[in-house]
Amino acid sequence: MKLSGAELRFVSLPLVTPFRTSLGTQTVRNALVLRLETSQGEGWAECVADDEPGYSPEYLMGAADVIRRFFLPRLFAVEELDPAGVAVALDGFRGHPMAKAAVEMAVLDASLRATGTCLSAYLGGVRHRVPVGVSVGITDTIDELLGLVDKYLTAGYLRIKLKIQPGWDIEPVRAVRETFGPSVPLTVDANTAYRQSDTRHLRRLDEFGLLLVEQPFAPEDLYSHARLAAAMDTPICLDESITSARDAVSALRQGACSVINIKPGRVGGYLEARRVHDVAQAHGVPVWCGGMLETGLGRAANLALAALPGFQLPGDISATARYYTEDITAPFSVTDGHLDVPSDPGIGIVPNPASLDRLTTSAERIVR
Ligand code: NPQ
Ligand code: MG
Repeated sequence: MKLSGAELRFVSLPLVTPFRTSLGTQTVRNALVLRLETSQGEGWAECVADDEPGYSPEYLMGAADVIRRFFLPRLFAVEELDPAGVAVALDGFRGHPMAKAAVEMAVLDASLRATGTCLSAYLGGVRHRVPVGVSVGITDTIDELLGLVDKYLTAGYLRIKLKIQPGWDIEPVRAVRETFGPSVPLTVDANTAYRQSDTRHLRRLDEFGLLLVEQPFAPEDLYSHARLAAAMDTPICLDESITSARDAVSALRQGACSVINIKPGRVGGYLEARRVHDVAQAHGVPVWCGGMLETGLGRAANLALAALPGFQLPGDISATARYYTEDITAPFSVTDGHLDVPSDPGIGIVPNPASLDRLTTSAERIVR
């Protein structure tokens, strides 16, 4: 197919409750929605970059700029564009995986819509619903944290992930374990907040029977993760460190992790995400789908990915209501701890025009 135009829309979705991690506090999700116009019809996507370069070096306005200034002109020049061709066409541009992932997602959506195929079937999904967990931010008090965990367990979430940082780790984890018992699937995510000298401290987490500890150290520091993995009983999971299937091979061969969190934006798209999944499967290592406070567009596509066989742990793919009162698409809800994998063509969902307009802060159209 041929690309003829694009619309970039900035949307602003207030969070139902502030989300605090070791990186900072989020009260609103500003996202970039991309609509591509092609010879075969439209394709929708979102870019998961945040306002600020905190979680990763990418940020929303930078992602929009690299798409507008470099990616679209390059893609307009491709005569026969298909999903795999996006990464090929953009290969000469370094970095910007979240921006690349957004463009690839929109091309995937347009081309699968045109052939009546759903993303999950295209990627090789094997389930029609997927188990889901919830990521619980840092709170002011342990009582407040226990209240949230109670609410999410009542809502049916099958795994609780606690955000941790130095000064908010052993005690909140102990409190959740003591209150809700040993059988609640529990994980922690540090978002790189620790240093190798914290190893003795982190080993104290071993007594709580966690499913995994996510990304304790800096993204580039595979060595320290390998040392920690050898020193701890709890499996180490990498998130920020894994930006490609090649990184996954490297981390697994070094013993830096035994679980991988897959986020399509972080690895440059759904096709690379599947390759990370395939690498992990070849190593007998489970993966799970991470979350980036997606709108309904990214949530739909993540559900398709999480239907692949190697996704053996509940994902950070919560109900819409966990994050937003109003989304740009119809909401997703949890039933018995699961979310349904969309089965309509493409990513399986489109924005609701009225909601999209209400939540849009600015828009621009770019033509060939
Ligand atoms: C993680 N997500 O697994 C991330 C971190 C994260 C659901 O825990 C704006 C955009 C704010 C993306 C805050 C979850 C964010 C963000 C935290 C991602 O590490
Ligand atoms: Mg994480």
